[in-house]
Amino acid sequence: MSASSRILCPTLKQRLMSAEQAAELIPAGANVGMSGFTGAGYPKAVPGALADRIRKLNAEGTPPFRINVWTGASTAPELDGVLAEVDGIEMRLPFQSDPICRERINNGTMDYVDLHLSEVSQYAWSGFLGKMDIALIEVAGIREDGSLIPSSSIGNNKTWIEQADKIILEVNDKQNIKLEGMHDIYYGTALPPNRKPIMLTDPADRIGEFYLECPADKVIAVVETSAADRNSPFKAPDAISQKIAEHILAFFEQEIELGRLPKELLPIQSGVGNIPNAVLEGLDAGPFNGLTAFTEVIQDGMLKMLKSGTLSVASATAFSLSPDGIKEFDDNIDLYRDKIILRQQDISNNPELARRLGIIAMNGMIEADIYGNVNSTHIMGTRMMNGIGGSGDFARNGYLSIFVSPSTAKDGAISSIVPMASHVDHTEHDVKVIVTEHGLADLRGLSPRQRAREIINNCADPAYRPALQDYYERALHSGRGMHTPHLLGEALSWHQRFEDEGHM
Ligand code: 0RQ
Repeated sequence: MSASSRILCPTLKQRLMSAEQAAELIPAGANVGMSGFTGAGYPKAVPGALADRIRKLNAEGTPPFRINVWTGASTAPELDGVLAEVDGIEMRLPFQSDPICRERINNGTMDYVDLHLSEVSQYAWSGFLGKMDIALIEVAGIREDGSLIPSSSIGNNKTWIEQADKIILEVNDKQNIKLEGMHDIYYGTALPPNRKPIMLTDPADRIGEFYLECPADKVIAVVETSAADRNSPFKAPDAISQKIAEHILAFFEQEIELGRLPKELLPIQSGVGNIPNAVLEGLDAGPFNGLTAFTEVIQDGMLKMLKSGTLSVASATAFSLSPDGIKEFDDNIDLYRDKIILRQQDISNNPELARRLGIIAMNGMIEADIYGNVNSTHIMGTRMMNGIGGSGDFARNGYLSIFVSPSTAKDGAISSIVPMASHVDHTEHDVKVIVTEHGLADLRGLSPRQRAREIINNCADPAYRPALQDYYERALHSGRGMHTPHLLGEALSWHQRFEDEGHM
């Protein structure tokens, strides 16, 4: 099926044009709301055409042409990469993981607003972000009545379409047309004081529509594309990820035994990457059955679990599959269709729902301190890695928040357990469990001093344990506050030492 045959609305078919023509319609300084979440469902042609236009303008020596880019989450080199390369992004929100963007953010040539993913639409509706000029949205098809079949992510698309003055659509025929019917777009949200309860009590519940409503009169361009999502390959779980997964699985079994978790667990949320994937593989190999997921991203591990029956349903806002995962999904889409529901991110990550459903949130961290404060975003307190993403939506509001990391980074030069976190995304109040390859610290119900002992003894690398112990003991005897003992002049000295000497 070609992209044109997926444009069934006669009015919108008349707005077909090339990516280059569509890119001409984006003015300098525009706030552009783009589709895309974790490398899925992002526009693939117009950002590149816009980058070419900016490159030419830059070569002609015209004043800098830059736009503000708002998305669902991270995208891909064809969007973030190309625009960052030509210095075309003034401000970026709410999450990115692109190396060129990262470099610009950290050298001060791009502003970055790092937001909880559930909260972005509320920011936009409330007007905190200014007016959205253009929504640039990838879809799998346009129906006769002008409504849209979403593609492999929904993210903030509903909000962008509602908020933008003008809309550009990319219709991508590489997106499986059988995605139709897997989405659930909820039109019941409102701003306070008009907000009503969201009537979802099970990850399998459907509360919305299959299609995105789209006012045809706002659509200024329709562009055909035929390109696959980013689909980065997964690394096979390494020994460290496997150890971390083992600790988590043993913990789940203990919690079931103690009657603190049902045998189907509670809906799981899992970040993306090596360690979360190893945990999913471990769950799949273990005695679990009929689990559910209420998460943001469906990765390869979740497809396997859906196929084997370990997982009965997965609710998310996007796919994030490897090339093998995409093939598996396309080949067996009929099997997955009824078990996957894609929602907009203000619902997939909704704090009200995370609390009601009692999510088990599992996310990666950069470092934790001895009292359980977690840094997920900043290297040495100043350099942005990716962003908080959805981790805060789930961690603060879920039933269990688990943070995972290898105990060291950069070949042992850095300890992931430090006296004081150099930046805090998840406070001690939001962090229930910390896991490294050495063990698991269950922090629930512990005072700061009890937490310090658990974290140092169970999670720190043995090479760093004596120094952490020494810091803690000296802080205990400092004669200062004994609730959370610190030596303030020394608390960040590990980070300073790394900056100065390349080793903590
Ligand atoms: O850098 O590749 O240059 O060596 O950080 O570290 O161990 O490969 O771990 O890829 O799982 O990422 C927290 C960043 C972990 C991620 C974070 C360096 C390390 C390496 C990556 P190199 P790993 P991961 C779902 C929920 C926030 C968003 C979130 C993340 C690189 O999980 O972005 O949870 N989380 N979203 O060397 C200095 C340390 C370090 C360190 C690791 N202590 N100091 N560098 N690194 N620890 C998704 C969404 O919300 C969309």
